[in-house]
Amino acid sequence: MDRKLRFAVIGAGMAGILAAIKLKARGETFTVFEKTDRIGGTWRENRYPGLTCDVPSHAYTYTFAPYAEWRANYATGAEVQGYFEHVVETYGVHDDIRFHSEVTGLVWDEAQAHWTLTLAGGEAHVFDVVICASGVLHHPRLPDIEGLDSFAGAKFHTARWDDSAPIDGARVGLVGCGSTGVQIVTALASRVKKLVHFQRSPQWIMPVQQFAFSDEQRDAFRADTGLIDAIRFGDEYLGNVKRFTDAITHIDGPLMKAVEDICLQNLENSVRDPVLKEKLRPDYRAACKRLIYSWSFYDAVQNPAVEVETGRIARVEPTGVRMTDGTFHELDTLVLATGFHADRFIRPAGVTGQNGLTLDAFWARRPTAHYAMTLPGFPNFFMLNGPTGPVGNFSLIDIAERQWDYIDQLIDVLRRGEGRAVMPTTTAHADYEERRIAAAKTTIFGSGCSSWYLDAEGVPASWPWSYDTFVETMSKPKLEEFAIA
Ligand code: NA7
Repeated sequence: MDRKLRFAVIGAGMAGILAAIKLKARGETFTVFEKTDRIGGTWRENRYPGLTCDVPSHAYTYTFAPYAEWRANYATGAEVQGYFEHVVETYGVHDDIRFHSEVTGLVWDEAQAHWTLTLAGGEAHVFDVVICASGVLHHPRLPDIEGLDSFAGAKFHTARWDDSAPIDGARVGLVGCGSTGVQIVTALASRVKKLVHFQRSPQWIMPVQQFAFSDEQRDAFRADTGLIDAIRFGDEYLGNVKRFTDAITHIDGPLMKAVEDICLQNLENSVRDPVLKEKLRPDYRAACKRLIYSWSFYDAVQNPAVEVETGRIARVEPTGVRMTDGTFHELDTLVLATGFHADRFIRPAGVTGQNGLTLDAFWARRPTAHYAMTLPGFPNFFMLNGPTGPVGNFSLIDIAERQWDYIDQLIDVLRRGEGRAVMPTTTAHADYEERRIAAAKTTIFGSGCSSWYLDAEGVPASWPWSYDTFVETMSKPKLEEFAIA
């Protein structure tokens, strides 16, 4: 282990912070480049009312950094942001982060076996290894609705929440019924004069328990982190991860049937008005879209201030939204919970690997990476939560940590001086993609609905095998799948 490497980490969100802590622990030389003025990534960007992490709080932590301070089973976005700030301070990586430093270009130099990284403004630096931790749900997707720009009231995407917009006692329109839209309904229903929820597609809702942790419980967690471990590594959570992953990969099996039954019963038992019940009944299988976990949506949506609009939007006009049947909803504020461009990743930064190969060209058909982390033609370039990464509905922290363990073993090859550059072979990656695509099409995500999991050809871009297979695969890279030069 004698080669001293220079590392660039791109992004100071959950995965970039993880990389920084791990690199610091190994005494490595690294810089984290963060384009904004704060850490937190998606948790910094999203501040909408009702923002909640849909992974139980104690399970949404780094394994090495349990946290006794969670207020409730499901944490608010602000609390999650606070957790990451706490971790950055505790592990002393704040000063390793360069803020206001947007990476705009990366170019591989084959002769020197290094990357030249360029920042907005033109400053350039050289690194042996690049860790790309730039996030997934990061580029807001605005709907293609006629007249959107003509709206005279407040109008914004959920990831750009406008605190000055009229909400309390106002007439608010909310387009979108993903996790974001659903959470916003739960927060706004009791505040607005009227909330029109434009639901192009309703969602299945998995009921979950929300409960507060008491001061006594937090004291106990502080005194004995084994109590925290019992929650995050215990069967209730981890068993659920495995069962759910089995369900979505065996879509005609009993576990999927159980998921469907629970969601159906939730709808049947929670929604009183038969007309509203039918409006809220999806016409696709549960978990085909990313399943929504909520303890409060059905209550909130039955608030008399909420109107569920399932018609098609014809256009936006200066004072509201016109439906194709002529109905007009007069609005003060229009909130766009219309999701993200999930296929962008580090782009629009330009990445150029071997022989002038650009990331745009390599990803012309679909974003792809070998087991979601490495790319043929892009040596010493490692992605955390890269394309095809998400496993089930669960914690991306767990995924990133396991990916890190895999990546770190590849970096060891460079540390040991066995090569100056490592990347997967084209053949190994093509074999992975062929197997992944075939398996992905048989998962619940490929069962016939639209969602941000699907790539441009309708193939789910997620881990298509079991959780145990994921753990096993991440435990050790197969070096024979890599070109080491
Ligand atoms: P999602 O899950 O991508 O949801 C976007 C929603 O916006 C979805 O209900 C879409 O309906 C709707 N949408 C998009 N465009 C339109 C137009 N033009 N008209 C009407 N409705 C539209 O984004 P979220 O932010 O909720 O969640 C993303 C992830 O963030 C979530 O899964 C968590 O992992 C965190 P559609 O279903 O396409 O009919």
